[in-house]
Amino acid sequence: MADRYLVTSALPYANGPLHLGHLAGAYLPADLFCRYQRLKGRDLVYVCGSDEHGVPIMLRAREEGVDPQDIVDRYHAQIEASFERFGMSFDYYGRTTSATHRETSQAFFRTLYDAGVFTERTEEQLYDPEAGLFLADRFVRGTCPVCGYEDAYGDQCENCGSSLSPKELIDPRSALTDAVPELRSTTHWYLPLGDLQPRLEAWIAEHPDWKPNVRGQVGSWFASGLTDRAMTRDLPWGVPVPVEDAKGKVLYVWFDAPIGYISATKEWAERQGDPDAWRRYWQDGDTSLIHFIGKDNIVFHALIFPALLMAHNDAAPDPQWVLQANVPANEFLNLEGRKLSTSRGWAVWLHDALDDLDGFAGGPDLLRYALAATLPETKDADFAWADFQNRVNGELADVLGNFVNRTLTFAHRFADGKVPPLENPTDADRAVLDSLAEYPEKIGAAYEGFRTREAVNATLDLARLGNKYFNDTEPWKTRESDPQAMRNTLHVCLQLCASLSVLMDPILPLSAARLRTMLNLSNVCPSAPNGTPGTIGWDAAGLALLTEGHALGEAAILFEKIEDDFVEAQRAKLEARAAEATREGPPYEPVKDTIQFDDFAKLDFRVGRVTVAEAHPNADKLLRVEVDLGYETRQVLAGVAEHMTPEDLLGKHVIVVANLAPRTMRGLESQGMLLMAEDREGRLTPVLASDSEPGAVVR
Ligand code: B3M
Ligand code: ZN
Repeated sequence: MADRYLVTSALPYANGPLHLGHLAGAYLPADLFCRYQRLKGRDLVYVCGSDEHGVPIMLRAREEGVDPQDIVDRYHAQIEASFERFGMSFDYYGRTTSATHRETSQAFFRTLYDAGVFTERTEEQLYDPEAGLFLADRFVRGTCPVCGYEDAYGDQCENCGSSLSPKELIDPRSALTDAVPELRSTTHWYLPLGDLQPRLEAWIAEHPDWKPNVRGQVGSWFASGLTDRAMTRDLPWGVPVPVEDAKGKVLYVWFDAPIGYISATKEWAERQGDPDAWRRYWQDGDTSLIHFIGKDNIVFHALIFPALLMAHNDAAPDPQWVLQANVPANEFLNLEGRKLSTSRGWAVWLHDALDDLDGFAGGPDLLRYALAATLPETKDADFAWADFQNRVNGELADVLGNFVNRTLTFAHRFADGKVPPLENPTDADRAVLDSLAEYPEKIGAAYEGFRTREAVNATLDLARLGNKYFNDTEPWKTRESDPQAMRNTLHVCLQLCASLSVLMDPILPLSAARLRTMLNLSNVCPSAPNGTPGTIGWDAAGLALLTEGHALGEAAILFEKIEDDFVEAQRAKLEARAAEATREGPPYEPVKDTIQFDDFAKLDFRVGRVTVAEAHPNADKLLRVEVDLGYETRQVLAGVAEHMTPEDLLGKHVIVVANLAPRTMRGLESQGMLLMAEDREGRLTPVLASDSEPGAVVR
């Protein structure tokens, strides 16, 4: 690995507070990585910032009747403060509404524009005359030309799964104002990603070491073929497109946001009083550029941003931008066994959790540890408060805290509060010191391979080793039978504590500092910017750091145990918030016009058992299902593929509309319909029937 790093964490949207899901994706693993690298003595800059553009921020401002700037000012401040309390060690935290960012992203665009990289296209698009806005596909609703469903989106009908273009909708209306949209012609600039695909494929092939989830997703984008993407939008909020006659147009948020990493590095350099320093990190081939992200951002960081950098390197060859050395993306974090959802109130807000941990010994470190030990590195993971309690009590307190505490207490009581000499050590004493020597390398290799959980576990192993050695050598006995043996035990254990105070620092920065105070150990390199410089770094932690006779500081409790009521209170809070969100959620769909019994009686519902469920061969959004109706088997195509897997339906007793006229969808005939419940956010779940026999009439 290189000696110079530019590390980034995805820029959070400044339209809401941070929650634990954010931390587990792009932030905590990056912070551990950076703190480790700094202790390792590497030249590293770690940047992040608020992503302050994009449609949701604009819509939020409309809803609240304020300026988008007010929204981003509010959340930028809140997010930055929460990160700080959580112990994030950014070298710089910027924002994409800064002047530097506007200039940087405009210059980047202009270089590509002048070199003729973009394809210019003029097309008719739907425009909302009342809002004065062109409407993104999702903001047009209307009647589906395929199935007649009245509330289809501009890009897709959720009822029949057909993919649509907004212009095909019958009776289109604006989802913002209900106005009838007009067709207006508009010009946009597209990045010809399709043309760049062969180069991107060759480049990705040079990185067989990237995480399988990242390579897998990138591979499936290649398989379906990259298509050109518009890099501009007609919106009143964003970075203005730096081209004459582009009034009212802004850069696509995913064009400007990654450039935010560059802008933040420039602002960092400015603040260092060395305005050109950013170039070393972005324009010197020896730098490793590493993006920590969540899985929903893979395409932007592993394909689109690299493509933009490549195109810029062609357009203006000197100096060359570095390309990504790695894009370690994490999967998602679920919460108490359910998918995290901010709109449903199913989230733990960071600021809230930190408030609740305020005053606990260990504080934010308790949360850092529990999260770091359960990161969704290879697949989605679950955060539950009971697990948090187990990790804190059973690992932090009982293993790490206990080892430190028994060692220090013993040293104060029976060794005068000083590091006793090591004399005639036994094989067992030496074995522990030998194995200590391997830890920096072992833990470090896990960090370098982006296996954070393994690094956390290996760190705790050192404390486990210490506890075992303490138990095996029984200093409470040797204290009388063989005082030098007791002194040797304490000597070795104190060295382990000192090494731990360095090796645990990336995970538990506050507690590591407290432990160093207890050991009276100074001169350790800082793992965050602006610390007092030191000489003891990561590798030194494999050696004995304390000299004989060194006077120790006072012992204190490192980690406080979590009581059951804490867990109960957190769970209750979550449930209460979810209940409130349900009350306050989006409006319920209005009830349709009254019908007569005869109308109802025309519908023939039957219980059906799903015998086959699989993806439709030519439609992403459809599942092909076979249902046994007792008297016959039907093929039904259901537009539910985005909401459930075939396994969710297989073997289930569902309700089928058995007398619906058949119709062909993407080349296959659908002979009926499965009843689905659609919640207020448009999520579908199958309506399951009783165990009644297939073919039973439902009425
Ligand atoms: N603002 C965050 C997200 O998708 C998005 C990341 C930008 S990173 C350049 O949650
Ligand atoms: Zn439809």
